[in-house]
Amino acid sequence: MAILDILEFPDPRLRTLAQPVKEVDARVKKIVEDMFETMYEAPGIGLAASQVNIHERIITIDVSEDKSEALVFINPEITVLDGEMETMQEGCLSVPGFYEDVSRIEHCSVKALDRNGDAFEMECTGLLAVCIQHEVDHLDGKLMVDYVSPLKRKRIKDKLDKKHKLEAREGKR
Ligand code: GNR
Ligand code: NI
Repeated sequence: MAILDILEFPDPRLRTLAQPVKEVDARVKKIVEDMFETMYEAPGIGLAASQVNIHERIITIDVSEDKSEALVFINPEITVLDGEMETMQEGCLSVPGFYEDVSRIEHCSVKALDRNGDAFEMECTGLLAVCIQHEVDHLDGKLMVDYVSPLKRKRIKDKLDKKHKLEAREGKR
């Protein structure tokens, strides 16, 4: 297993449209294992392959308290979106240090392949519904910051640009 580097906003690679996985083979299983290790270490409740510069439609999620419910969504399709809009403060490993209000549909149903390549469908509510929509956004090149005002987005960009410059000077990135 390996811990992968997480791309940070405003890295343009985060805007890449991820391509469908053709076959859930050993290569894809290795990506899934590395994504879990990276996600748990971060720590985060979800990770999209786009965030680790792999532009394929692969998501790992674990919203459980004790980190015991590892979920894999390969080629996810959100099939039903209904219910009320709900606003939650979201964080993102690709936008470190910022927590912003995002409104999303409170209930959805997701069709995907699991880590063995078997199709399944899952009803999602609460934090899981928020997280899956956040991760599918990543696969489509969309970020949490796209839901905030242009002024706020600019402030976030400037602060992260500064952080990345400091890190470059210290040889971290
Ligand atoms: O760790 C994460 N927490 C989180 C909190 C509220 C809404 C969404 C998330 S996802 C985020 C990890 C991440 O960046 N996934 O893409
Ligand atoms: Ni994110």
